Amino acid sequence: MTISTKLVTMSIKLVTMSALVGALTTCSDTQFNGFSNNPPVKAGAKTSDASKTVDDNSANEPPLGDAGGGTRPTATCTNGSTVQSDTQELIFKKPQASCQWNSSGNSGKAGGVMTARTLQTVEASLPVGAILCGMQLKSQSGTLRYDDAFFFMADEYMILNSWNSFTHYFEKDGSLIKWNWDKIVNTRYVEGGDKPFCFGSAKSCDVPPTEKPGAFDVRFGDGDIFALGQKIANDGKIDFTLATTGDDDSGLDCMHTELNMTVTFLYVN
Ligand SMILES: [Ca+2]
Ligand SMILES: [Ca+2]
Repeated sequence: MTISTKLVTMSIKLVTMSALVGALTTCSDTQFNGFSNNPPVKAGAKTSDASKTVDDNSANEPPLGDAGGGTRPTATCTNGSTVQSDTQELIFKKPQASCQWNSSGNSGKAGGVMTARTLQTVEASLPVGAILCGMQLKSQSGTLRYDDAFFFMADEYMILNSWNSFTHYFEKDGSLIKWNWDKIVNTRYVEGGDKPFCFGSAKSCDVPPTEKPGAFDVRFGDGDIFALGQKIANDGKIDFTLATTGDDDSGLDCMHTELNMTVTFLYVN
């Protein structure tokens, strides 16, 4: 190879690399600046049923692995596909009663022990086979109170919680974390001083502390949301589940004020 051929080859490589960097930059901008502060919301908010305590360890999802059956599109968020945005309203009503102790996998009251949870699920929709590029969860009201702690799941994967010190109890599936009540029930804890947890390299993780008014705004992007999307977006729906937990306070625990939030999906199809 002559020197001039080498130079040509090198400059082609440089052009290719800068094009790639440009594409990636565009993708990031699309992913994270694509979230508008007040996105349009589709009519017909999805609402949780009355609070219920159900078996949250049963798998509704297909088995882990290549759940797409080899039919998934190969396009990604970085290949120039048009990234679409869809915002849906999710309403988790105030539970009608506090914890149901000694029922459905909950244990009996014990102070400072994770004994019970109430589960509420609201379904969001996404086109079958959509590839998730970003996701934002934002509460609409300025105040949110919950007692004692909460965990928030997309299908069976925990993506948020208010007490990060509990995160390590759960099994991991690559970078994803599998929700499983059995892993934390009867765990002793000291209240106060804990921090919220947001899955992956969340671009923002504003979660209000327990029993204090506040709103949350969480944005997920990059490879983590892509990995999550591969697990949860193959069937055209995503079940968002809010688990609110308690220890021993009747009338207070497993409760929260109405959580009126939006989820914004950024995806390619
Ligand atoms: Ca799903
Ligand atoms: Ca409590």
